[in-house]
Amino acid sequence: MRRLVQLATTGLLLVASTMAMAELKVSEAKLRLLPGNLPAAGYFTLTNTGNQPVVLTGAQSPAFAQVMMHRSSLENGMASMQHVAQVEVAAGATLKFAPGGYHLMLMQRQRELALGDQVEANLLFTDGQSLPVTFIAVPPGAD
Ligand SMILES: [Cu+2]
Repeated sequence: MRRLVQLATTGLLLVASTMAMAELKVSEAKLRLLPGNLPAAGYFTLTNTGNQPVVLTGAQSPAFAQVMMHRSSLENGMASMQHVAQVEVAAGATLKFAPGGYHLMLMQRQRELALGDQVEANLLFTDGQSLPVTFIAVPPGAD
């Protein structure tokens, strides 16, 4: 009897974690390509439709050796860029990675990339979940 209860509890936990994964949505994932082996910039919109906050810690992509999370800012008229270790997205909130603010900086291409290519990546979170995203390669001036 005790064993049955344990199995039922484990089952519920599995269902709960599967549901948690479905509560993050990414849209408008674009990768701005620069010429040669310059870093590419990754932009996207992340929505947390769940009822728990999530904390984004970065991303990984097989197409790049290193992916960093940065935030651009303007201080006293000077543009600068800081490394960001993590960003919290509150329940129900939408976080935008966009020009002039948060962006992914993707370095050291592992393969040739052309405009229009689809580039797979995973967004990583502190709770261990990993959200697959397909970025579309766009030219430098594109939104
Ligand atoms: Cu940057």
